[in-house]
Amino acid sequence: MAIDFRSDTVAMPSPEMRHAMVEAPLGDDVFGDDPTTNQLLEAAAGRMGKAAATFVPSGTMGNLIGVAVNAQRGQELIADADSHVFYYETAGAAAVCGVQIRPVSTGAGVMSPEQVADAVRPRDDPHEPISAAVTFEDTHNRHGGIVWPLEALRAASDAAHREGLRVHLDGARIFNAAVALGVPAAEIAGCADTVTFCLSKGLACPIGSVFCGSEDDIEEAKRWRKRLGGGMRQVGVLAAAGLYALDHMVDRLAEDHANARTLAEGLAELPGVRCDLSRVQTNLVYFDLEKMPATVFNDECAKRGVLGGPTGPRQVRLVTHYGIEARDIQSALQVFDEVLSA
Ligand code: TLP
Repeated sequence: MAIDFRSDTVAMPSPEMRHAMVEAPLGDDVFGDDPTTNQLLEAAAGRMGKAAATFVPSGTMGNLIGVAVNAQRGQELIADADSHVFYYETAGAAAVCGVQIRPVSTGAGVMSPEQVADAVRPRDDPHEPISAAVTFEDTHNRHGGIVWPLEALRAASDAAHREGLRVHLDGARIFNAAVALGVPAAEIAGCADTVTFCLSKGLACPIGSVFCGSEDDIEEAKRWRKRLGGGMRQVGVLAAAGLYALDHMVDRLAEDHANARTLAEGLAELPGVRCDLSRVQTNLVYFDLEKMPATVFNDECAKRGVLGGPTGPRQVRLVTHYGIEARDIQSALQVFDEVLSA
């Protein structure tokens, strides 16, 4: 079996989670009849400190609904230039919602209150689009899986609200952030009007994300979900996995973080590797190779049973998750050493 660091999305449901899925009472969720989904949505909204929630098939759809609910066609959404929404969601905001993204280069993934305010368009100039909303990402994927300090998130969110913007949080990995900070996820989500979080990443569910917000936001979100073809029927099969995950898979994320740290520390010792350990705060490890293209490194490691993901010509990302054990970290480090010393 390969040691698969390509993403936490590859994590498999545990036997207990599969059992919960098989046993779940079901109904038609488009009618609002699925008891297991309703139970998940109540629990999820509670965990995020929001009034309501809706189940969506993916983080991408959750974020797209976040765009649609918070901005109108022809308006602008402010986002980090390295955010998932801007970088990896196939221009959905533009293509589907008619919303333009205004990318802001933050350098390190944390947008300052000044950067938020500076990105807002003057309201009285008819040449310019209306700035409707801003999105933040926590943990921040392309910035190393870093966690926003709560104060910084609150300050950026306050600045946005002062400017009359709505705030959407891409909390795909919000529970990694919460575990790293040692706070309830609601403390983080409290900075946003709407939040998407993923069940199918570190929480090891097979499918699914949850979009949370006010009752009005969720009414609008459900209309968008239907429009996008994301209204699902006996979705309790998936919601049961989510319920199991909220109860059993959150605290264990600390193990993934510890494994990521050991991995990063080991990598930093290897020849030709540059890894900024201060950026390894959760389950993502990014590093640069001085002597070898990332694709060559990746292919050589794959031949030896270790899978990772090149994220730039010389950059590699490794992700720890449920199913990767401390001993796998040691085996992987041996493979990396062999490949880099060859
Ligand atoms: N991220 C995936 C890839 O798309 C890059 C990964 O392997 O990390 N927000 C953030 C911050 C994400 O990292 C992702 C997935 C999403 C949203 C989208 O979630 P899905 O894959 O469920 O659409």
